[in-house]
Amino acid sequence: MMKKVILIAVLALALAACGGSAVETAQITVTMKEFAYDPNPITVAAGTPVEITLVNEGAVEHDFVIEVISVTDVSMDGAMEDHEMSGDHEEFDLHTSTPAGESSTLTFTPTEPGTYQIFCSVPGHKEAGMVAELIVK
Ligand SMILES: [Cu+2]
Repeated sequence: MMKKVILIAVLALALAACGGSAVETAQITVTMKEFAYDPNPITVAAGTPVEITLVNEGAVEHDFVIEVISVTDVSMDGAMEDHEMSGDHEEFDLHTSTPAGESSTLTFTPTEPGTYQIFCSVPGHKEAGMVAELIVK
């Protein structure tokens, strides 16, 4: 019981140390086409919610995958039905798909600083060089 109280106090201090009462969501627009993401790398801050708007300016469907990343508060508003993928997609921590000419939104809060690989899981795209980096500071 005491441990829990201390943990809450520590969390409160950690939140206060981040400065500001309200945590603002960082808004980032990422363009996808054959076969690249722009910008690359994408830089975000640990503990800050991020809303990525994925705009597909290509001629075919693209998606956005990070296989392993520590995140909370994930929400994905992509068209995941009829989505053609390679590999074991159930294992991806972040994944949203965007049809050609459309856009979708991916919201999450990264919790661990590091560099994470982003790739497109549409068959052949990663091999064609459709990769990028997410840097969490
Ligand atoms: Cu692609």
